[in-house]
Amino acid sequence: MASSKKRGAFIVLEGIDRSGKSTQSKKLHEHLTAQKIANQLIRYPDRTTITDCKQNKKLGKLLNEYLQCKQEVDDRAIHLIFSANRHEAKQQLLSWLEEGYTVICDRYSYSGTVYTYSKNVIKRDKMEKEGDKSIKSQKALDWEWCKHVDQGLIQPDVVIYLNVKDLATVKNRGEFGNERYENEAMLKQVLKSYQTFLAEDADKKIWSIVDANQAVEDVHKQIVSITLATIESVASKPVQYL
Ligand code: DGP
Ligand code: NA
Ligand code: NA
Repeated sequence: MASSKKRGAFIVLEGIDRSGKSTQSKKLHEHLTAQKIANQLIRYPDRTTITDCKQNKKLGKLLNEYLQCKQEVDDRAIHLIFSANRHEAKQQLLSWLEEGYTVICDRYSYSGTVYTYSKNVIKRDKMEKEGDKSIKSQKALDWEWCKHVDQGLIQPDVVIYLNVKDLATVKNRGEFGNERYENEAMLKQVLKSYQTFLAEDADKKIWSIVDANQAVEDVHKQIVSITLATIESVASKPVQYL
């Protein structure tokens, strides 16, 4: 007889820096835990395993140093490493879902494509203005290439997009930090690129847009309701892949 065990849902939160993903992921985790709904909270890049080489998760340290501008890495190489950081944890993620844990994930492959691609758009614009001939070397970092390397990863059951309408909102949440991508030009391009993803994925119906300008508690309530509906609807459906 087939197992009647219900699988967990894979819930991804996406959005630009300061859209509230980390706060909301944590609140959702606390809420589900209080409701005795088995769940795990994870994030990408996974920087928490930076000293843990035993579990074959050595990549977080490099990603962390790259984001903090302590290391320079070739654009293609770092994109592949961000992606590898997700692939290396795939088996663990699958086991959790099959064991019935709902997994809340702060950023996923969408950040991968959107951030690398945006960085490249800005770089190419600059090269073009300066008449830099090596611009051809940037060409292969196009949208499809960026997306392609994440194929085979587990597909989220829902991607909750914390929609920031304009950068003024997030700027009011304090000064930008010192990390690599925390500047206005980049985040503007990132916002645009998320819109591209939303449009491309329209037929998959996995994106759920939440207005990130609302009060924290209102955003939270909406996320809880999306999550509970998703848990209910995927319980007896198989896991899907990107
Ligand atoms: P935080 O979510 O605050 O830990 O910041 C992570 C930063 O890294 C943020 O600026 C987005 C960026 N990022 C996340 N995943 C990827 C990825 O796969 N590729 C690239 N290029 N950047 C990523
Ligand atoms: Na950040
Ligand atoms: Na965050």
